[in-house]
Amino acid sequence: MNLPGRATKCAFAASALAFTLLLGEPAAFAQVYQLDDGTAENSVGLNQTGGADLIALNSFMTGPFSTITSISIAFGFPGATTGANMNGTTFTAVLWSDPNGDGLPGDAVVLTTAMGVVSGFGTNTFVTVSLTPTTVLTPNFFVGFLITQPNPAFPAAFDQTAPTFVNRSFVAGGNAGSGNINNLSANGIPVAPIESFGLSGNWLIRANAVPEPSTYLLTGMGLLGLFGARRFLRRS
Ligand SMILES: [Ca+2]
Ligand SMILES: [Ca+2]
Repeated sequence: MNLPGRATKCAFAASALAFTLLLGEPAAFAQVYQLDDGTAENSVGLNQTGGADLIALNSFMTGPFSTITSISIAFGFPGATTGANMNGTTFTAVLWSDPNGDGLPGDAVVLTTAMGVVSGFGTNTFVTVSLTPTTVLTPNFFVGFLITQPNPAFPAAFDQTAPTFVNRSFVAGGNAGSGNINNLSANGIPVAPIESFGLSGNWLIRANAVPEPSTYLLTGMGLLGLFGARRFLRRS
């Protein structure tokens, strides 16, 4: 089994880690953990007769926004000239903790999962799957998906625009139906960084987060303090 890939061209500037403030909403703050720039230059699948289970995941350092509320994933890429269109295929979105805190998922423990359905295949369109909001308590965490793919198919959208981030995007898998999200090292293809397959880039897999509940109040009070200070300055 190997990981085929097809290169194409792109000239987009990359933004490593977006930080988005959503003001005026009941959940006033949100952060997007992402490695990609929003466009895939390639996509990756497993070349296995009879189809395969593909697991793809990104590694992130846990910030103050540590409660993960949803996972956003894009599938395929616009320049594909071969492979199945997988619109309508169900997948499992997964949030894992990293017990030993090294950012590597060999020891990843599933925190929560949710089912999704692929849409917008090959259009850089993100499918967002809501999770039961789950607070990450380890210094790193992983988000990704398990999908059963036909052959040939290249479901995992792959951003290859510089800068790319080494040892942040991982792959695992095996025969169709065999994918093991609970022990990523126990797969036919044990979990490994994508670089170990000769590819450089990062998955279009993102985590959407809000502050952990106990810090949320403190953050809100800080914002009130800022507004108060501005009012005070206007009066003086
Ligand atoms: Ca790109
Ligand atoms: Ca680890």
